[in-house]
Amino acid sequence: MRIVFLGPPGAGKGTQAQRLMAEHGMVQVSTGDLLRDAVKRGTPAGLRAKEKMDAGALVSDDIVLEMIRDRLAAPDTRRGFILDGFPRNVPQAEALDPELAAIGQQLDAVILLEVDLDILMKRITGRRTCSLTGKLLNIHFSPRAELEACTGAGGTLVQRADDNEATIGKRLAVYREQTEQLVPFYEQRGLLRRVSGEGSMDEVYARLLRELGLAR
Ligand code: B4P
Repeated sequence: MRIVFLGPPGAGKGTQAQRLMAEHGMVQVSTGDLLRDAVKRGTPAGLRAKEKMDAGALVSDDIVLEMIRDRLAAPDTRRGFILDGFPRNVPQAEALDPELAAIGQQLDAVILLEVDLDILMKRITGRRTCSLTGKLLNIHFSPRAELEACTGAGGTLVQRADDNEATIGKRLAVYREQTEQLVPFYEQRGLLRRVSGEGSMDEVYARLLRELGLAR
């Protein structure tokens, strides 16, 4: 199955993609994670991306497309993948088609995770990543046991540089101005499926499984 996860920052794209990967063997391709990794390693692309990411802006299409091209060339994506956070504007969506054609693949569905603005703010400001496992957590919503499993094992709960209130406003504006244009783009192609991203992580996951025909 080849899927795109679309939705505003904090909608839960990464959270749900990680779980689909763990429980259904789907490969998560997150441009946000690929970019953060490039920043961490100090690659030329990472150095160019950092400023944009910290400001809540989109990183330039050429950098993101090169990362996607390299990632989709890896053998583990042959059985399918979830594109998490890509494409994020119409030029990226248009560039995706020839990339997929080159590897003989096409999209099966585009999942739009819909979440109210007030909820998004709380999710983003509370988001943390465990320094040991990379697991996505939230100081407001994750069970205490999951947070303590990380800190108890000597890990720290790391907050992303762009998860502060000033930057979040900018990221939401970028979503409305650029990424939301992908809703009619994929609707016209008959690929768009709307899934409510509100409620608990388990509730959202159950809705997704039903929508993808994976519910047992
Ligand atoms: P991303 O890494 O894609 O991050 P995101 O959109 O902010 O978050 P996501 O929707 O995945 O939310 P999550 O599951 O973490 O992008 C970061 C930056 O990278 C961008 O701003 C941009 O600069 C750059 N970038 C990335 N892709 C690009 C592209 N294609 N082109 C150009 N630039 C690009 O969930 C958020 C929090 O909520 C977590 O703490 C989670 O635990 C919690 N949560 C999730 N679901 C919940 C639920 N149901 N209930 C309660 N809490 C929940």
